Amino acid sequence: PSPRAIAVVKESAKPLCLLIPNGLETSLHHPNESVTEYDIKHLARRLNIEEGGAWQPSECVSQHQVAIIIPFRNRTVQLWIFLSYMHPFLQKQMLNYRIFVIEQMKGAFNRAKLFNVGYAEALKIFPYHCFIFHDVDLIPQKLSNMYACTRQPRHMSSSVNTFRYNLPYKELFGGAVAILQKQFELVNGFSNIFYGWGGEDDDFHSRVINRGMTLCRFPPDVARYTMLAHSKELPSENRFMNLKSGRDRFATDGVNTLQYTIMKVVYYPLYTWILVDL
Ligand code: NGS
Repeated sequence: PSPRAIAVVKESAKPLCLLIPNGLETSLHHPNESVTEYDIKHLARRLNIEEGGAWQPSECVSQHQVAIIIPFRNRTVQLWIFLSYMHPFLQKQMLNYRIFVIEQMKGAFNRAKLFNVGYAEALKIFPYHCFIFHDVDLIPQKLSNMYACTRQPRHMSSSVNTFRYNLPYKELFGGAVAILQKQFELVNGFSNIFYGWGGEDDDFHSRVINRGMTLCRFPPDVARYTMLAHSKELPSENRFMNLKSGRDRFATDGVNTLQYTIMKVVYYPLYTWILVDL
């Protein structure tokens, strides 16, 4: 258990929840792909979700304090599908969690920098010890795929339907990853300079390896995901160049040099929304 969980147990007289709850082998329903705004509003009340999309078990103290960071732009329908599927999923895993949606206001999409912003802003709200950096289009198919941190950083989405459930290359560290807060700090987070599609996840992989960590992956049968359909992005032209010079910037480009302007923060029923100008 995290030091935080132990402290809370002492204060509250509640027992610790199991590290991995029983009954996670049950099969899951397919995500509902026709979620409406109405469904979203009612879900929050039915599932007792706190404003801002946070929840924790009432009968025990969760051993996992997890911030789930979703970079976002223009994919509202996918976000609804994701949220309505994920909240019940995360609750069954007995996590203490909050979903953050970090939306970029303008300019070319910078997935990695949005993750850094999510990290910094989440820590202002709660001392999360585990971070999950997650694309909005990925839907986990197995409840046994715990949304928690392993000792080594974990590539969670290693078995995706669009890759016929195969890992395309062994360094792939994109889609959904889980990493301890102290490890994220140690690697200086993501690079801030990858605008447009591609490469930022490969750079993050190098940062993790460079600091002597190894990747954890669950068996393909557990790490199974469905990707929601969308058109393919045009890859950025700078990605290989930025990747090649990446090592020189590990210490000087990351959470320690992060600059951004928060435009709006709203605690919506199912998520904390942060609109940011990068
Ligand atoms: C690599 C990209 C990664 C990307 C991966 C999978 O080529 O950022 O493909 O992409 N690296 C570079 O472009 C340098 S996917 O097939 O999921 O669209 O994550």
